Amino acid sequence: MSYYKVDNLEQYFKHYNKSVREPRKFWGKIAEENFTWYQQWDKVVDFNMAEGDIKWFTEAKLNITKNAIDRHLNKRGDKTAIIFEPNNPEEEALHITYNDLHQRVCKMANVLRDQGIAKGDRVCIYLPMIPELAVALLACARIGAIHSVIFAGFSADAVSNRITDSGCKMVITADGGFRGSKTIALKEIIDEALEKCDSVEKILVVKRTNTQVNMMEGRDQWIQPLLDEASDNSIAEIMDAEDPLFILYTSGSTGKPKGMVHTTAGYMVQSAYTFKNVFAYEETDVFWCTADIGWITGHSYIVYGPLLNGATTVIFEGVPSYPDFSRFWQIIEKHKITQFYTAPTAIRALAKENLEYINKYALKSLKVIGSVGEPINEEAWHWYNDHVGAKKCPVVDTWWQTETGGIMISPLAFVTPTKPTYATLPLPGIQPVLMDEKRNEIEGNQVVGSLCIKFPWPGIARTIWGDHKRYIDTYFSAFPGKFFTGDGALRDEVGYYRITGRVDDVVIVSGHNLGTAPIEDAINEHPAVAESAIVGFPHDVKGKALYGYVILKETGEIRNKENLFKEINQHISDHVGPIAKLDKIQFVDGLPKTRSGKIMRRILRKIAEGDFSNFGDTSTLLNPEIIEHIKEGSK
Ligand code: 6R9
Repeated sequence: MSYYKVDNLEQYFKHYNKSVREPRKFWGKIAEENFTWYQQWDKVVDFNMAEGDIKWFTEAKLNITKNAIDRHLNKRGDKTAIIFEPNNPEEEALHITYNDLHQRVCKMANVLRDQGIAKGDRVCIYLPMIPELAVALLACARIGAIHSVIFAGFSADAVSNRITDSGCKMVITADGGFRGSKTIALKEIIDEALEKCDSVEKILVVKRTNTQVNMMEGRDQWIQPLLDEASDNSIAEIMDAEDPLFILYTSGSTGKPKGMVHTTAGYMVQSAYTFKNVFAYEETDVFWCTADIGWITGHSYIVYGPLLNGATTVIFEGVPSYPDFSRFWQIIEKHKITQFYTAPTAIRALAKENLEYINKYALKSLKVIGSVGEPINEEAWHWYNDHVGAKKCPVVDTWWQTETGGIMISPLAFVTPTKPTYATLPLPGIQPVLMDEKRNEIEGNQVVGSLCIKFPWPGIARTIWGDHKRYIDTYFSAFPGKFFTGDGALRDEVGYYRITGRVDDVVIVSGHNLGTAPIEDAINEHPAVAESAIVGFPHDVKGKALYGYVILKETGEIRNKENLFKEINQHISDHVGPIAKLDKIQFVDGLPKTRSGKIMRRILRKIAEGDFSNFGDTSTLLNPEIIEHIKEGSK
């Protein structure tokens, strides 16, 4: 019996139970039957959770690019591996076959080796969403260098901190990047970032925008002439299962960013298995994940997961609003996308626009639509289901984290019945538990608690680069022996999970635990509301009371704010309960968001508390200017 693909609900429970009872057999069989190894493991897993010491497939030898590229060449050499859709819709899309990809990756791998990069060296990749970005990741993996992709929207400061933290020897960047109507001078940002780092010896530059750049003699080189000269064959480095594959910094939390380290074999197995099952991937599908490769979603579901399965994956350079709000829908029609995977923030933004943008295009190729990154509110879920999925495509609401490497809790398309706003059931191999404040596991259903995972899974990040103690403190000490996700969740009457938001977003009002997400859902249900965020602020009687920041839809209609406040509270009363009513409301033009679309609540919390003294690190904010506006409006 093969465990690689779950075909129906009954089989899901069978596989799930097997994965809990005999995790070694379960993952061992998947690893053995679906991947190419130079040498088998001696233990499937070896771990001590309390010490954050986790190893999968010990002593096994492999190269992930052999699995993501070479082994497909016989059967699928001429199949498209990557479709590149440029920012400008007038520019022709590029179809890169598996043969082409092999050649490109080998060439770049040879260039990296020629430039002195060896196994274990860190390479910073700061590129726009162009094919070279995926090729650069794979070229690093081919030679055993550790890639550290930094989202090409980060500022010089953020880049420089990350490069210094991981001690990168090389940076691969571009002259510039196109994003909608803008051009971003990436090389210039790298030049500025490097003023403060001394580990970088070489910079390779891709030409994309023809932006004027300064090339420093001896340090900087255009990559194309080097690629032209390089051989198109390169021997893959033999890697140990636990050799680091990449470092990826997590977005938007307090303090110094955490460089999560993912290792080779476990990450490979997890990203491939989850891709196949969550999206019900089949050979002729065309898969499109709209994330940036600079985030974990792009690593796992634009690059590794799809390529490991021999799929066709789309790299889109642009933004959903350029040249207009129909761009996503136009691309789905053009490339006959079968699986579409995006974020609630994008769904809400597009749902605000006229339906004509979407109705112009035929989306009938779609089979599965997915959501990731934050809780999806009910209104957005229905809009997505009705207008994008035409009520025919399962909506897979996928919960996971940079730290988990792959999707953890999610419906499996065509297997798990979906339920709006619920991530539903854990994937086989994943053992979630809810914990109470006394650190006890909460048994049974219809309960809420802190979401932990009690058994390791292959894709878990193994450490924080350079700071294993912080790794243990952050993930394994709040609930000893368990991995703490930082999220709260509820488990409904049938055992479905709903992620209620970060636990640090939970507000205790008059002794009641209130998750922010369901209250925001209720507020967003009000027809005048576009988006909202709530936080707690100190209250004499209740301990904490709720403060709501609300963005109104631009309807041109002037509303009486007093009445609106009452109506919104009525909505909350109706949907969540009177206990969750807001004490204060502030109408704002925007919310402080990280570049990956998450609301930075700690800033809103400080403003709600009237404390304007120190907002901490705001370098990951997309719109730092909004802070001043919200501050003024709060007075
Ligand atoms: C993949 C990714 C992780 C945090 C996570 C949670 C939130 C992600 C979610 C979700 C509710 C979902 N999150 N997916 N919350 N429902 N389907 O986003 O990784 O950037 O590390 O963020 O995002 O709070 O803990 P990352």
